[in-house]
Amino acid sequence: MHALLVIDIQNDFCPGGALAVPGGDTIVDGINTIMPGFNAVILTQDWHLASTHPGKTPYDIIDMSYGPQVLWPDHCIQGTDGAAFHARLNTTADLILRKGFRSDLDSYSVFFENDKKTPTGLEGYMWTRGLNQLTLVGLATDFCVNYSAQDAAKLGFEVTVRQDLCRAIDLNGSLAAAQNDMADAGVTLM
Ligand code: VGL
Repeated sequence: MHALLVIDIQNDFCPGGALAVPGGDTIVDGINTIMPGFNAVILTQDWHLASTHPGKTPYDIIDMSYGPQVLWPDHCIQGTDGAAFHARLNTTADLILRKGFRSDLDSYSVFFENDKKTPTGLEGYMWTRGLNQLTLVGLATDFCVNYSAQDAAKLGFEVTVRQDLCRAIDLNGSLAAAQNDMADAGVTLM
């Protein structure tokens, strides 16, 4: 059984948003178009609290208890318009999963928060529904899609990333690094 995992198609990751991904809104219609071909559609939302890092500048790298963390501009704050799905996204999904809602623990992967051990619960949902194949689309290729795809492959799912339906931030060569890491983890890049 094959699930489509639609990562973070939220206003803040689209042009005009707080952490806009170039062309982030251009993949929405293509994602809607492929939804009917899957046994399940799962949407995710970054769902943050306002940050509390006085004296720091966005894009600084700070040391957290779980390791280095890029200090992103505040984005996808719970309940704001920036955290809402892009208006054209078809949201008649099986599941909407929120992540990154703990203070001082950021989140890229839809399976684990950035400490790499706090689970979101998605793994159990997938296995208990018999969803062993996973196609990923969404934002951003080099962060949330990348970490989610690698975790999925490590957890034993059969994973494909539709790069034509993803867009990247590409911070300091992060896109090329992500493509290498995903391929090494056994992810099929399409
Ligand atoms: C993301 C940077 C910060 C993403 C989320 O969705 O890829 N990137 N938070």
